[in-house]
Order: sequence, then structure tokens, then C-alpha cells
Amino acid sequence: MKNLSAIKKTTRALIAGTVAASAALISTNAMADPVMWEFEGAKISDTLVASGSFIYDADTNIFSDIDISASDTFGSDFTNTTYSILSPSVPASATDWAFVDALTGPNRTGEKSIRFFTNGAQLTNAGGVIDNSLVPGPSMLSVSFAKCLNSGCTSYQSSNFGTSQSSGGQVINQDTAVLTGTPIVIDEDGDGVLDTADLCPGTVIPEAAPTSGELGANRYALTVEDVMTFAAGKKGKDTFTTADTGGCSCEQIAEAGFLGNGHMKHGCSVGEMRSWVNFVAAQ
Ligand SMILES: [Ca+2]
Ligand SMILES: [Ca+2]
Repeated sequence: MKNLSAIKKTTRALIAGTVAASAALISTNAMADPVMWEFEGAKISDTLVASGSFIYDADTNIFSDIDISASDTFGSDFTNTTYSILSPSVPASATDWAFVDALTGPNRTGEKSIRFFTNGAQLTNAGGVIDNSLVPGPSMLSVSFAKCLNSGCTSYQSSNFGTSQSSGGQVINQDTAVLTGTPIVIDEDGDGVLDTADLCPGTVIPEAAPTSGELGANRYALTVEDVMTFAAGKKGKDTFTTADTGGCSCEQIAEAGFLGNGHMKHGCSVGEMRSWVNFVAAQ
């Protein structure tokens, strides 16, 4: 009887391992890491300087965490402006995009924007450097500011740098603007385990287990919002964290291990938790 139980447990662990490994493989293949692009050294003169960063995922064409600011002691309309929103009026791509200081709605009067144009160089998930040294001749990285002067922004005040144009009597420095991209590792499901190590994508905390509403004796589940340590039922003395479980909740462990409904109903048993943690540690 003991042997049968042991075999059963080993088989379940093997199945769980296969499922988890597959899940991790799918996860890795499906999601390349996005890139944080840092923007610096851009100046039209000694008085106007822009810098900052944003995250871009070339797989999805999504810009996020946009934090670009410009200061101008010369006192232009672009003084101390922060750009944190992708412009809805410019079709964003890996070679051409714009950020605005605020969403102004149909009437865009006063909207300030900063637009980037890379002359064909792509923002990729490999990162790298985009500046004006990549190609000979005209600018590779062009950056321009604009302030809408009417509702439809058909009239605007502009100021460029990164090109050989001039604006407001200032000679534009064409060699200083640079974008440097570094791939970042993210924790998409927010369980404290980075995607590269997370065996279970899509973890939800608090999770559905225990469906009975109360953890059973010596059973475990992630029951408190934003808390990565499993709550324990009565007499539960073990401590498990999402780091221990490879980013898997009780319900995900139960699903991967084809465990019975009891684990969903009352939380995962200490035996299954230990077995899973050992499996994760062996990876
Ligand atoms: Ca995670
Ligand atoms: Ca997870």
C-alpha cells in the first residue's frame, strides 16, 4: 500500500513536472522581454535639454511607463514639460511615435508633443543604440517638439533637434540625441516571480481556492491580495511563498498536478505543497 502510494505520488509529480515545464516553455516562447529605452543627450542648445525613458514591446507595439521631460532655460513654450502619454494622433510604430503632455480631447489647442522619427531604424526587443552614428548623411534619430495652436493642430509651433535644422535662431546639435535600449525582465502576473522563472503565467491573488471559503487544516492557498506568502489553515506550520512554488498558486498547482477537487475546495495539502516545492527546487 505504501509503495502504491509512493508510485502514485511520483507519477503525479512527473505529470506535474511535464505540465509545468510545458507551461514555462510556452510562456518563454510567447513573450519576449520588452525593452526600456533611455533617451538622453538631446539638446537644441545649451538651454533646451530632453531626457527620460519609456518601455516598448516590439511584439505588441505597446509603449508604457513613458517618462520624458524637457527643460528649457531659454524660456520657450517647451519649458519644463513632461511627456507621459502616447499620442493618440500619431500612428505609433517602431520607427515613428510621439508622446504628449496630456490628453486634450477633440480640441487639441495647447497640447504639447515630442515626436521621434528613426529614419527606418527599428526599436526591437533586442535593444541596442539608435543615434546619428548608424548611417552616414542625414539624421537617423530626429526628435521634434510641437505645441498645437488650434483645435485640429493644423497649426503648431515646432522646435526640432537631432537634425541640422534650426529653430528660433538656435543652431541644432545633430549628434547628441541617443536612444539606448536594454531588455527588461518583467513580472507580468504580479506574483513576485519574474516571467523568466515563473512556471505558471496568469496567477491571480487572491486565488479561487479554497472554494469552501475557509482553508482546511494544514492546507494552503494565496488568500490575501498582494501577499505572496501562502495562508495556512489550522495547524499549518509550513511557510510557502510564490518564490518557493515557482510562481504557482494552489489552484495552478492543483491543475498542473491533476489533483482532486478537495485541493480547490479546502486549499492545497501540505504534502502536495512540499512535493511541488521540491519539484520546483529541482528545476
Ligand atoms: Ca510572475
Ligand atoms: Ca505566476
